[in-house]
Amino acid sequence: MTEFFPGIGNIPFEGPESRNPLAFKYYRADQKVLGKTMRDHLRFSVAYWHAFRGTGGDPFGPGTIVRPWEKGGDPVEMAIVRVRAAFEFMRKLGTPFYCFHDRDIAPEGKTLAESNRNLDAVIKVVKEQQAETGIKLLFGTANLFSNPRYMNGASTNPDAHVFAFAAAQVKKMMEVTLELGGENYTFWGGREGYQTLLNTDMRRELNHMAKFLGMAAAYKKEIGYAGTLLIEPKPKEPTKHQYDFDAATVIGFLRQYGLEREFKLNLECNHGTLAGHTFHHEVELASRYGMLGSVDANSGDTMLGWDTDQFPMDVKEAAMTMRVLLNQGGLGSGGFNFDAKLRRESTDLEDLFIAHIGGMDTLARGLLIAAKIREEGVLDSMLQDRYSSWESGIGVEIERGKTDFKALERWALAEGEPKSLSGRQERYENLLNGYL
Ligand code: XLS
Ligand code: CA
Ligand code: CA
Repeated sequence: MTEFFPGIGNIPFEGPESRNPLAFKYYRADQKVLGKTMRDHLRFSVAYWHAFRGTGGDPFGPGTIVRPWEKGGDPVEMAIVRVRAAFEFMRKLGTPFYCFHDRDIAPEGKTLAESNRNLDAVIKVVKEQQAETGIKLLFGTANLFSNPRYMNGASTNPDAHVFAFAAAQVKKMMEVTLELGGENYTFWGGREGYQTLLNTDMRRELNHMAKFLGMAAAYKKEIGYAGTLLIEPKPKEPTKHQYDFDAATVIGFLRQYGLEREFKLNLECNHGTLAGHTFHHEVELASRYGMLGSVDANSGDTMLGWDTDQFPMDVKEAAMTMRVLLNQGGLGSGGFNFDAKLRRESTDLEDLFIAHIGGMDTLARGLLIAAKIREEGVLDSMLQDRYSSWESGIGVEIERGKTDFKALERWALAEGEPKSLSGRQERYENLLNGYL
């Protein structure tokens, strides 16, 4: 059996004092945090498209990352070799999940039928590898954005032919996801958006997108797929305005079309920040509406206005996100998928391990911090206290809908001016910093 990562064994846990780049400092899969192992809290996943198809290419130059197993030749055979390399990597890293698009795991053929055959041939090996390693599919997804046929969108394409083609591609990929026991199926609206409203019938396109998603929900039932359907928001790139702008927009869209019970959200950190939000804003909003399904864990660069898909390294942001996760009682069938790529300059094979180790440690550290905050309860009781006026008297009457404007006017006239209540932001911030 070929070894693709010779010299690198299973990544051990060595603790925060370790300076070994190929060891975990915080992530210890079996360690229990609030009664659950880190493995089960975090459900880490590797993104096939970055980890095994990323080459470091950018608009100014070609790829710089060359893997020793990428020898060319028959594209299906090459895809199968790559699958073996990926499973060795994930087994050694210790991630329980992975994700892929149809077109990054198997090559697209000249016709849809040939593409489907290619996919079937590769999936056969993927299935064997899953059984051998116990590594599972977090989500399957279809690439509806790379092929030029999708340049004007897939389900929002002005051409119905393209809509039908995209539907056929998603149908197949949903079947593959079912066959592999994938726990979720993700829709990221690749080119579902517009470059100019001059050539765009926006409402019609949105109606079409809803039709498409409705058909997917119906097909899920038809084939008996029990996983969760996820939508991944992003505000821009590749189109100037993506329809799935952010969590709030997608929730509103789903409700408009009566689809809110069929889908949850897969939130990506870098997409949240591109939309002008912190990531924890996005997860908090989705979670409080019962719509948080899964996370694409990465980060952007505050100095850059595009999707840099870097590994998550911000411990404070991780802690804020993990607070939401703990409040929600876990991600259910979701997980933390490293939709993150190596920098173009990070060309060593071991960089792939080191990058994932860093991301896993950052999120594990965030989890430990969030658990400590929760256990001590100081922050939560400060928050509770801030809203205490809603626990009795007029607050309860308002929340229960037992009052109206006339009654509130009488009450305000009798009670006079409210007292000034400090927001105490600095106190909250100092408290959080104390846990880091
Ligand atoms: C692109 C998206 C994409 C989705 C899956 O920006 O992050 O990779 O996660 O199609
Ligand atoms: Ca993503
Ligand atoms: Ca991204």
